[in-house]
Amino acid sequence: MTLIATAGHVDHGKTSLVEALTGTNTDRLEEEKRRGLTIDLGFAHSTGSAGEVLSFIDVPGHIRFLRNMLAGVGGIDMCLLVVDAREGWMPQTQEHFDILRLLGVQHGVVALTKCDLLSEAEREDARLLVEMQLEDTFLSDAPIVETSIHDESSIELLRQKILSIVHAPRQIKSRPRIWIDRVFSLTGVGTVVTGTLLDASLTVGADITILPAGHKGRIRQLHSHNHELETSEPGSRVAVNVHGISHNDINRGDVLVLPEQWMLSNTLDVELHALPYLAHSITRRGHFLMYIGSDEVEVSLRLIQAESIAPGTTAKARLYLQHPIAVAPQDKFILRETGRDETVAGGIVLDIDPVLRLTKADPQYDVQHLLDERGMMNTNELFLRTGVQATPTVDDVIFSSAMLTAAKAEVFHMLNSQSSLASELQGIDLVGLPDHLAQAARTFRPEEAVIENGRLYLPELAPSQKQTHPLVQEFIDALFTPPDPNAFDRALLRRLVQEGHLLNLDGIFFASHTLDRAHAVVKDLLTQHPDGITTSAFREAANTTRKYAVPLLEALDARGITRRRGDLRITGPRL
Ligand SMILES: Nc1nc2c(ncn2[C@@H]2O[C@H](COP(=O)(O)OP(=O)(O)OP(=O)(O)O)[C@@H](O)[C@H]2O)c(=O)[nH]1
Ligand SMILES: [Mg+2]
Repeated sequence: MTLIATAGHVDHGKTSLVEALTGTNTDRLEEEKRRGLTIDLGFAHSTGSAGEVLSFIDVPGHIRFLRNMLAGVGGIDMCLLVVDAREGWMPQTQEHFDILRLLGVQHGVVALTKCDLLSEAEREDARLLVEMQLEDTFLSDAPIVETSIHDESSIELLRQKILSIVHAPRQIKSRPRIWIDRVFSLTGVGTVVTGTLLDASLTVGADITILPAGHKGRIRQLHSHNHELETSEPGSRVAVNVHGISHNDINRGDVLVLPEQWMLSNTLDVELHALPYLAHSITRRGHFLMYIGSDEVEVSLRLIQAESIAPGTTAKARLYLQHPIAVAPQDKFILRETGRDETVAGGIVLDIDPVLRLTKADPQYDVQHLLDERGMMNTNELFLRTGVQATPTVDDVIFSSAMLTAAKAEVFHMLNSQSSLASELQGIDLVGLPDHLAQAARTFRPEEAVIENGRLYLPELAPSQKQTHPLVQEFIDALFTPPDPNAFDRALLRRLVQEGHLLNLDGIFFASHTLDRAHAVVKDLLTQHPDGITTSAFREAANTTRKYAVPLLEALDARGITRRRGDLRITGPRL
């Protein structure tokens, strides 16, 4: 399927040309028919003899409906630039052309329309003038076809030229999305949304969410050009029958995505390219509208390391959006200034919900740069921000190399200074460390430091490296019902605690690994009883008495593995 959007000044013949190519008149609104003017997007397609589908999005040319034009041109493969051979290149031809260029459209065909009304010499002049406009642009090599809706051979020639354009295959990404451009309800079917499926495929039965509102639903049916499908591929126009959401709760500009894959943000760091022939520079003053996907958002603008952007130049900026949106770095958009009613710049998203203050910001899109600015992220956060699935440094955390080096040095320093204090308990309890240090501690090589029973040791000081006292085995064997400590020498017990073999929980001694075992028992119980468990449930599962069950549970509370709620223990943040 090739997705083609029309472009061009009002009345230049876009809708007529799409009708000639497909047999469908897309001006379906009553007002459109009456005024002979396109107001909203039109959709039509034709299927060639070899099965090739040309899918057209017909846009309005009138400046008042530019918002609708912008909603239609995201994610297209090519454009059909329409120029009335009598009128030539007009202001909306230029604006549409700029928008397509700024959005990164690479291919197109130019139609010189209404050629039946001109002499051959006039047509030749018209062609020369258009060629001049296209020089050194993405359309400089595009075919220019002289057309008339009254001359079928010219329409066939145009179709052949469109088919001859080879566009690059779509880049497949990890997260599917549809910028919604139409929403309606069909009797007996329910809510239907339409748009261009981008980045990845979608399948019937999938749970979906509509952002930014967060409504949840399911895909009941998928249609593409009147065919019902099980799975739709990126780059196709789709109609999605959504179960579970009223059409009143969905608007153009919303995005249909899979749940838990996107982050909403109303602050974006971006790169802006100012149009070359603006009569003024772009500054923070003025009212701006951002057009991204099918959405229109009011934004305020702050430039990064610049006072203004001169026409034809590029600068970075921070945009504060009036409503949050779900976008990804590298998404392209258009910026218009409402006061002057003109398109001023194209942009590309670099960072979502940036962490650095405006005065310190230096946004760039690359995963390493995002990580360097943040120090560490968990893999899910990186995925929500970028769609990139990265390999974690440890557990589910990714460190920047600077942060990892610094954190390891800090932990190592703690280990060394602590091991010189012979009276202290040896090793460091990882639970007591801030998260980033605890995670960094897990990346030590065995010759640097080792973790045993939740504590970090210099290798030579690890309990396993020491001769175990026979008493320790007795505690290990007894597990949740340890021997009475009064039977043993106090000094010996204290030494075994210092060396990390035993734990002292309020005067009751357990073998060190007992807490890990208690953790496992509790986890198992909480899986069966997610609402919480009582002390006696734990006591029974651990086959011990209340005297031992209580200190073990309290130690688990202290480590964040469980939390108290009334008489119950519920899942804690570190279970
Ligand atoms: N003689 C002649 N008239 C044409 C041709 N193509 C379009 N027209 C006429 O030009 C007028 C405008 O055509 P549309 O197709 O509505 O133009 P448009 O570009 O879609 O206009 P907007 O959508 O409002 O921007 C209509 O009256 C058409 O009949 C052509 O090839 N020859
Ligand atoms: Mg039209």
